[in-house]
Amino acid sequence: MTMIDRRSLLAGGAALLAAQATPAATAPATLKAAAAQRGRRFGSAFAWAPPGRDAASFDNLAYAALLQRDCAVLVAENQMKWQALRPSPDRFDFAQFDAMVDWAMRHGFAMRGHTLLWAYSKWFPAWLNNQDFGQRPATAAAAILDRHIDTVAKRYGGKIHSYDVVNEAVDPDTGGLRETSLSRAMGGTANVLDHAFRTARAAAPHAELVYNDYMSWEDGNEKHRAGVLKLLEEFHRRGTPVDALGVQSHIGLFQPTTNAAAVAHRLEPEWRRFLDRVVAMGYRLVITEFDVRDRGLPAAIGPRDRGVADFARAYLDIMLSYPELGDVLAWGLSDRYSWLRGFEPRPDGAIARGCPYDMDLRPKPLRDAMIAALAVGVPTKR
Ligand code: 9MR
Repeated sequence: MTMIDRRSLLAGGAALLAAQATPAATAPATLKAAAAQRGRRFGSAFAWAPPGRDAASFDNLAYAALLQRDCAVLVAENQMKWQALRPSPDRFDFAQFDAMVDWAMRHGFAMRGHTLLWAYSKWFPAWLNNQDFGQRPATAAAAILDRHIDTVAKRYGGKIHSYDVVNEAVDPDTGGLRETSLSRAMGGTANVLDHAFRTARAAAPHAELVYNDYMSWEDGNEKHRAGVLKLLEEFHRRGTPVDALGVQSHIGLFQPTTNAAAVAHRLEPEWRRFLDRVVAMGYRLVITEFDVRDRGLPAAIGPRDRGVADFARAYLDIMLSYPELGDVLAWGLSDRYSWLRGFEPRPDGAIARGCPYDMDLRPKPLRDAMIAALAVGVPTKR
């Protein structure tokens, strides 16, 4: 053995030993870095709020610092919805969403768009639910839908690389498609959805087009999952331009348990069967709205945070075993601003702890679990 060989061998061995001795030194420090190791973008929802408001907005310096530390991609939690952009049939109000996109672009983030059509009457603006589509309802309704999608997609162009074109069209109770004023006017929901995707493809040919829904892996979602599979099959058969399924991933432990890993283990096979069928049809996957609902876990912070982290880790390990999985987004980074606080208060009144940072914007075990899962996932395949 020559001197050179010996020296490089020794150096290599020393480096290996050092890496083994200090594994923490090689673990990525942020969610963004962990995802990037496997070719993915990690991100979060954020908000617009008036300056000075304690909110999940870019104007809140403490929250903006978290976004900048951990995120490569952002999505507006509410400000791109019809309810925000469309005060009336003849008006668009882009002020808040424009400000968000500008801030994101200035700070080097990618942006997802949520959502070009929330196909659910409950979340339509009132005027759209009550719209009189006149003598030729199919044409009039399609014109309103077209104008909306075309205007939004063309305004932002290459600034938005991925759209939730359609959100939550499947009724979880039946697995069938929800009806809306648009579907009644246009001869069925399938026509509305196809129309939305075709218009989006024409207006934003560069963008990833996503069907986004909350069918999840817990018990009770069987009809919802079956309905989403049926819809994806129909899109496939009709050649509707849908690139990916957005798996919202508001996962949760609803029944009392102290063993989150065991619950996850039980749910895994059925969930994999669902994902296998989605990717077998050629769709990619996006995690669009990740957080953890913790009402089944004990109130004590220690066991609760452990349970949330274990459940999330098991779930993310499954999702991240699919090379078809691209972007991974949380629905907010901090418990302080999470929708879960208002939507689903725990029976004991404790604040839900489903986000990677707590009420005081301190990182929690969930964040470590997410970093670990992202770092060891299979690389994404484009
Ligand atoms: O988190 C959002 C909340 O602030 C809004 O009031 C609500 C209605 O617009 O929407 C919430 O976000 C939902 C998302 O748009 C679609 N998937 C479910 C999300 C949580 O309800």
